Amino acid sequence: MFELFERTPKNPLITSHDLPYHANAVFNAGAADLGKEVLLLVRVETTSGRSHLVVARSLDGVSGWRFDERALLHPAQGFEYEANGVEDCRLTWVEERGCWVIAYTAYSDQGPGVALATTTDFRTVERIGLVSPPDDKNAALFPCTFDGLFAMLHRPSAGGASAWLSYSPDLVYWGRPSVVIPVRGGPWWDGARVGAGLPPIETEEGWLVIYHGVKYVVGDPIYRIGAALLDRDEPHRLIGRTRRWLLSPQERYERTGDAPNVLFTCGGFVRGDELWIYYGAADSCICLATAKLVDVLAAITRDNSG
Ligand code: BMA
Repeated sequence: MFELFERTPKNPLITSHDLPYHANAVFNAGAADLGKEVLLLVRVETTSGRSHLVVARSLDGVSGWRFDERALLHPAQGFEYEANGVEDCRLTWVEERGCWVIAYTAYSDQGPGVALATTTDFRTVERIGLVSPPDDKNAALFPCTFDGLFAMLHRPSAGGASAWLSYSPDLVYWGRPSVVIPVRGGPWWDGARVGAGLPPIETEEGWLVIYHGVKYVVGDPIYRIGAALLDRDEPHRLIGRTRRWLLSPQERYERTGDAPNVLFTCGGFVRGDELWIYYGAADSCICLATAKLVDVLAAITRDNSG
């Protein structure tokens, strides 16, 4: 099947066997291109069923992953609302704060909510804390402010599981929520659920959002990856989105695993003229796919013209 994104032949890049300790699965990693190396903040699900986030580094972003010995964010650190684990982070470099902001899912006894933390070195973190109550997840922060306000995509589960955008003057208090990428309903590949993937990428044409869309087939979800474009100055305005998905579960390691038929991306960046996306496959391993950035933008434009 032709799809815009191409898998690296080294997939799956990381499995639980690559960890220096025993765990059930690795998946859904945030990514940072640090120039000399690529850093992933990997979700590790232990055999308790709960997840923590641990740093892995690679010189080429593909091979030779080295894991830190201790988790950066872990439920045992005792933070309120993280008792059931920390999941699915997105990493955004915020120039005006001089730090990385980690947006992640804090899984409390009340359900999953959105939490933020900051770091400069990926060795220590400062928690901002819970910024949106359950059920809310898939938070991805924009790298800059808009008329002095930070902007963040997130996905409250109520009312149809669409992607929303909220603004904040300080990363702590969030408001002015609005739906930006609605679920398309019916038989569409993104008919049942959508959620932002990596943090939005600024382009001449607007903010590129790589997102996951979910369709249920005989009761079971299929998670696929598509793209949308948001207005450059008012990112709560949707310019367009792809009618077709750009990457879907095809390979054995995507079709089978703890959650079959799931591609879930949280991390990626632009390198040269390529868009790299790291994605969790079947909630069991971590993979990489790339596409030409111009091709992704052209796919959105084509699908929204006329
Ligand atoms: C979503 C998230 C992801 C997971 C996906 C598929 O709701 O919880 O962490 O990869 O479901 O199981």
